[in-house]
Amino acid sequence: MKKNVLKNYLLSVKKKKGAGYIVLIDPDKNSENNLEEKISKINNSGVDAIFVGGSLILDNNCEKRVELIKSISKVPVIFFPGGISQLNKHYDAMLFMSILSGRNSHYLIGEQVIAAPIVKDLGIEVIPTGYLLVDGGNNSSVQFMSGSNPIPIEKPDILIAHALAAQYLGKKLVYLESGSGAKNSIPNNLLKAVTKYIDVPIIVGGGIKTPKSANEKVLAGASFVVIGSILEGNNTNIINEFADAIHIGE
Ligand code: 1GP
Repeated sequence: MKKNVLKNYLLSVKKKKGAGYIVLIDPDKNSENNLEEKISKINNSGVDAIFVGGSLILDNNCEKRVELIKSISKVPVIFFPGGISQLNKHYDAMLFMSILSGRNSHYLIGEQVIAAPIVKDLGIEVIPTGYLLVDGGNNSSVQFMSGSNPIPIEKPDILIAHALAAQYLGKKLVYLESGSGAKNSIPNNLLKAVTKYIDVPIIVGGGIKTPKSANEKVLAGASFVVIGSILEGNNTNIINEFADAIHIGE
């Protein structure tokens, strides 16, 4: 198994550019044609890495699509697991995640136990990640599919305690997730409160719809910003505007 190659790459991006820009591709929402066009744009738009994953895949073509993404992409392709059925050999690395904000043991440890021997056999680099679901103002797919309640945004103490627990459990990244397509992204003051408490780099995603909002997340302490839904469909013209907003160190 490769050790820390992608983790070190992400950390070096953060150091050099101020924060990293990650585009999430949901393999269920992109046809093969769509993907070719989208990845070529990503290659020329200052994106630092691609996350691939989704809560549900409605066909059997996930592996084929990941292979296609990997064959065209000039940036690393990292598995952002929606479930073990999306695991295959084409990723450069994976977030080995646990939904620490939930109390459903299957997503705390069950999926991970099923995945671990396959991950070892495939030789994929793992980046241990604590995943915290925060209320985004609407019902998210991840909330429903994982049976995990999101942390209320008016309870910063609960979020801070979870983030600290993730750090003490040895997670190398903490993902603050408002859910794909969230009505509201994580409030900047809440993010700022969490970043004061932990040293582990924070990934923020869910409901970030404008470059301005992405910039605010970085100023509030996010090390990596994930942009997904807003770039689905014909919206790819703003891919590079997010890069300028997120790379505050350049
Ligand atoms: C979802 O955080 C990601 O897991 C991205 O969210 O699709 O709302 O950009 P959006």
